[in-house]
Amino acid sequence: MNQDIEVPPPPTGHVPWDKAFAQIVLSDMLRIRRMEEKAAELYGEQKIRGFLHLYIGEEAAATGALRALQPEDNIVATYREHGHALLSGVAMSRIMAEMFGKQEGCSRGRGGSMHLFDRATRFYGGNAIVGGGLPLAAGLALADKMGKRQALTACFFGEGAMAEGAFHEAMNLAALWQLPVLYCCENNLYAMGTALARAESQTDLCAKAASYGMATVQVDGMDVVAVFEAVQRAAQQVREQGVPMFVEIRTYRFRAHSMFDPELYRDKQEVEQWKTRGPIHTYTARLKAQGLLTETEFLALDAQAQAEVDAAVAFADAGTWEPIETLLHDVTTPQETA
Ligand SMILES: Cc1ncc(C[n+]2csc(CCOP(=O)(O)OP(=O)(O)O)c2C)c(N)n1
Ligand SMILES: [Mg+2]
Repeated sequence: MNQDIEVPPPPTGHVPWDKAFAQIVLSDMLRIRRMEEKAAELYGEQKIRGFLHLYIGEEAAATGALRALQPEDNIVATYREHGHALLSGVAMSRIMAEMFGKQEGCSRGRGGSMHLFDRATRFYGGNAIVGGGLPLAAGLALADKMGKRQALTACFFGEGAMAEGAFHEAMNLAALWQLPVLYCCENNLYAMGTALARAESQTDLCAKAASYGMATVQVDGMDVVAVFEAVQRAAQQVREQGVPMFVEIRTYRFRAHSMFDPELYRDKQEVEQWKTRGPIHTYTARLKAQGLLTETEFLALDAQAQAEVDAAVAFADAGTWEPIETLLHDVTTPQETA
């Protein structure tokens, strides 16, 4: 157990949205949660294989952030990216098919869970290398700046990435070249089994980003309203001033790091305490208290999410494997004939 971690009280407070938007946000979080619960089940059945990193517990981070961005913005994420892909507009059926390794998947079945990708929705991965997405995001933002395209690039990564060389290089260039990037650190306190203080000399993540001359903000990542508002303000600053910004989204994962993690580094009690801050049930309670949601409406949204999951699984199941003959396409350069 990491004794230094104090668990804040559950998020409460006014939800400043109309009923329709408030419920869309809830539905987003439910869609991610139900999709991933099913993915965990399918992993047990070996329908999904390889690596699988679940985002369960962290849904308010991607939901609040992505709802505050625009469709023309680029998104870069990590291997814990199913939710980011879904809310960027990649169809759940194509995400599920990708996890199954079927060629109907968004990366044609070649990437799997960690490498979701969809250029059409500007979802640029799905990066398995810790810190790998940060320079890519700087590159996308540089391209937009040079091409005078009005958009920003939002880059999601874990706090573990902040001990990587790629973090420093990307932050330096983004600040030096004044690139329109929103660096969103999802600080879930652990990088695999390593607590933040065991791996990083400076645990104040905003201070680290600020050392590059970048404006920063920290937000409670279990509170979808707070994340939305913080990211909306930060995104506005990036757009208006054409500068990068850093947002630390403090969150927590309820499940293991991946499907192969016995979780020996944290106490069950700590996880249970964080679950009282769960982004879905706390937000649901707030909506009900404000008269923005009834139990019947909640059940309908949940059933809708479940139906979407069922359809996605049926699509993935009915999908096809890439034939052996084409497996090397796009891997090696076709041999030129003399
Ligand atoms: C460069 C690199 N080093 C090590 C790994 C192995 N690895 C995979 S996930 C992970 C932890 C990353 O933690 P964090 O960035 O906090 O993200 P989280 O998993 O908590 O979302 C590590 C070390 C890797 N994928 N890439
Ligand atoms: Mg982490």
